[in-house]
Amino acid sequence: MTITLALSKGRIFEETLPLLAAAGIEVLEDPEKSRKLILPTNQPDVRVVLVRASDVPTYVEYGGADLGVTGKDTLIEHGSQGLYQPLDLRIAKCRVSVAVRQDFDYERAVKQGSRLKVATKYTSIAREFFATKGVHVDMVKLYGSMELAPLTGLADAIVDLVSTGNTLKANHLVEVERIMDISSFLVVNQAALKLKREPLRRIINAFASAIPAEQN
Ligand code: PRT
Ligand code: MG
Repeated sequence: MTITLALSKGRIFEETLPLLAAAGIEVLEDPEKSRKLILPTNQPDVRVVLVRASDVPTYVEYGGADLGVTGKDTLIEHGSQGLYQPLDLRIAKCRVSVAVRQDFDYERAVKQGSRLKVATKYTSIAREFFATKGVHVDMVKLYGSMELAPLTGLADAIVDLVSTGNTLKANHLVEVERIMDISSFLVVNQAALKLKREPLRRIINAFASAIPAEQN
């Protein structure tokens, strides 16, 4: 019974490695060096598939992978129907925030009840947030480099992930609201959980025991 784990390259892959180690799983190839999309592990019945971060929920939902690791941001935008989410792994932490140009009067724009032009990849999160505040928005959907939008006049504000804040600073943007805290979750295919119960339980339990402690 082969177990397939979906991960994305970069921070999620890197930060999942210690959790895999706790389960006795060692990935045998470095995704930054290899062009392979299916990576073997030291356990013959466990393999890792590399997919785009935003494709992890899709792979797991439709059984292309039995389990995966994905950001809460991605889960909210994708919708998490049909995915079992047993663990907040507390890795790849960041926040979703609203940012504007340093010279943009956000408070005034929001108070006046005028329309705010918002550029983001996170249209669901942004729509919900501004609806709760009673702010009318014109949404511009982007797939990356959100920081560029306010600098080019494409939008007044962006809704994006922030961790250190360095990217905003480098682009003369300021964080004006924190919408929500984000971390990555373990997601599991519901059918696989029944069919491959023992090996999946073993991995879930090992991950649970290795989750980094809450730090404030
Ligand atoms: O790159 P690709 O389009 O394939 O997908 P992706 O950008 O969604 O993937 P990836 O690997 O960059 O991010 C995967 C997940 O990591 C996200 O879904 C988040 O849950 C989590 N994560 C944690 C982050 C960050 N921290 C983060 N800082 N994802 C992205 N960023 C980006 C952010 O978008 C901004 O451009 O880093 C920049 C800000 O970082 P600071 O440190 O300068 O504030
Ligand atoms: Mg990225």
